[in-house]
Amino acid sequence: MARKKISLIGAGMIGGSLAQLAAMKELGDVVLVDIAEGVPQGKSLDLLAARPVDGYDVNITGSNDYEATRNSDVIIVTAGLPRKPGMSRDDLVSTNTGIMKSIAEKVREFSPNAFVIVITNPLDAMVYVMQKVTGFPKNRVVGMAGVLDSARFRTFVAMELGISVEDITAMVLGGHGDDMVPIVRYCTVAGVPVSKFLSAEKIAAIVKRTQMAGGEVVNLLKTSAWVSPAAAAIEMAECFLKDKKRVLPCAALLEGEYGINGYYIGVPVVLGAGGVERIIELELTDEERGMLQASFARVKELVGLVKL
Ligand code: TXD
Repeated sequence: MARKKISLIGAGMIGGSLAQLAAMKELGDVVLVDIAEGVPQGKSLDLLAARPVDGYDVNITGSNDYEATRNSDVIIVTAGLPRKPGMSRDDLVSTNTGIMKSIAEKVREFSPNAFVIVITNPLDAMVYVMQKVTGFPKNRVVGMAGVLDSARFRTFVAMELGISVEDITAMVLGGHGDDMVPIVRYCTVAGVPVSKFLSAEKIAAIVKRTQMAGGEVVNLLKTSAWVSPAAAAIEMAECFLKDKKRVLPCAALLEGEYGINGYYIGVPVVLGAGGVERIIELELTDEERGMLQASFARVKELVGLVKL
């Protein structure tokens, strides 16, 4: 059986990490595409030479031409401008909308049956642009943010408790912004509510740090994080390629769920060979519902800036 094909549109910091992870996990042949001459080609050459060391056999190619992406099974989009200190995710809207539109047209032309994972910020608006411009069914276009935000939440809880990250589960809903909604009630340590381990004050501090974690990295690194976003997107791609039917927080197109219609926002979904196979509607408290609506209001404002 021919290997699957994973095309990465944007061969920058996250793109390079995506390529390395996809290759090491032998998820399929990897294609890197970028507008920067030489970058996808050079990164692919570098990645190819790592294969003998760690023993994995997939083809890795780099190109400035979308022909190389033809008939991809999975497309992961990071093309765009990352944040710089002092920049908000909103500042990126107009620039990255233009980039997203041009890419969406190529995706539709070269890989009409692909499962598309968007990473580019502002995420909730960019994944919306991707779905609208490709015209793909909503189950085949998804945004990566909640898996990263939940991983950050799990990381801070694990660090606080000195417990394995594997035993911390968490669910972060809403937009990929400072008003994201970590659902504390559903955060558990080996199935036991986190409130049995940490005080309300400590949990609140961890929630705040999770919401600001992207900016914390940007202020230190002077650009966005790239290792953890790549890991999160590859987990999503793996669910599709292996039909794992995992329940993960992803930016999905809601059509009435959670009282939201016609927008992408982070909710728990079942990810499998059908892409976003199901949206899971959690029972939320009035406070949680209010936080989700506040986060949605910001997403709606962002999408309002998009000119298709
Ligand atoms: O959780 C999340 N979704 C966020 C997303 C987490 C972290 C970073 N987030 C966003 O991902 C970030 O704000 C950016 O919008 C993207 C990509 O971040 P990255 O750090 O990878 O940015 P780079 O290193 O600048 O890479 C972007 C590449 C760069 O090589 C450009 O030349 C290329 O995108 N680029 C293009 N490639 C193809 N086609 C077009 N039109 C294009 N324009 C730029």
